[in-house]
Amino acid sequence: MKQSVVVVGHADADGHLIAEQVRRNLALIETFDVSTVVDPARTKDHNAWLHLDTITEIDDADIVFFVDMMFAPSSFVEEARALVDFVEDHDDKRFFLIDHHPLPLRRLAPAENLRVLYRPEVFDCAVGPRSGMMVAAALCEGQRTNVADIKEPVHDALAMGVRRAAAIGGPLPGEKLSALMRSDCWGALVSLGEEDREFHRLPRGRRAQSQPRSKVLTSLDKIASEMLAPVGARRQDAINKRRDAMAYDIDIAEERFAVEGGHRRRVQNVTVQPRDLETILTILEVAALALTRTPDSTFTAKELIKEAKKIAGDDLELREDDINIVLHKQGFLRKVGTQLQLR
Ligand SMILES: [Mn+2]
Repeated sequence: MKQSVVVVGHADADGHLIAEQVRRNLALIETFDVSTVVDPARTKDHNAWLHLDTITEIDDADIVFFVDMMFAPSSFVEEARALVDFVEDHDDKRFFLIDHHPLPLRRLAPAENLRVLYRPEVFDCAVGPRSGMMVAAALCEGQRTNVADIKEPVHDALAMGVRRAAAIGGPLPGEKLSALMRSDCWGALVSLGEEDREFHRLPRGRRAQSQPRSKVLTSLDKIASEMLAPVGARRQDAINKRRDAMAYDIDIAEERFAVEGGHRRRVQNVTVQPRDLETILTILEVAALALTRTPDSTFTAKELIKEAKKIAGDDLELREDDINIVLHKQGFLRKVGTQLQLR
């Protein structure tokens, strides 16, 4: 049976990217039916925790991931209480929260069906394989030095493009920008980042309504509207435009990075990396998170496999060998004696 999974992300630049990376990684799992909610109105001012009932997409979900949602330094007590109350009211669902902003871990701990993960490095703020999307997310969030070893000029341009696209007051934040990312419109977003600054003055990250719309922004708006239109209403000229925007696409989402001997590097020829390995990596990371009640929780390889099957279904083929691959390749697990721990 399919499980309905919803990824709820903050509607700023890095939030859009993180939500999309997590969405596509979870979508590798066959038994998951994954959608995203990235909505500037409902996550405004990091206020969503106090109004979680407005995210009605959660009603039909079995599993919910909150990403990049942040707790405000001045109101985290109230916000943590609201989240704990909410998840306890929905005890038929499982909740996961991943953030690069500090989390009120102790206050969230009482919730039985909530697991939280604090990953201060934006590049790591996801489950499953990280692509160039996460490099751009780190750049959007000002973590330039953290990704200096793997960053290319195209990531800078993409980060700038996503920042411009996500700016409140413009036509794209939320559903439209999410749709563009889902369809791999990276080339067009890079072009947006390379456009003349005069079209993209964003005081405090906002776009003035009076500002003239640039060529690329106008075209992205058309393409996104078309993608979101009901099938019958789609127009051929917009479909052609969309094809143009995709023509120069860069494989941002296909980039992979590996850690070897303490050094991170771009993996060449990722096509040789089989998809099922990435599926296994993703589900094991989710399972490890599920077994992590507190940051120092440990578990055995058997427990990890059992949990992974519980989440993704018994048909999932997993062996203890797979866990060794994870230990050597991905680095989200570490050994503590004979036990395992989430990094
Ligand atoms: Mn953010």
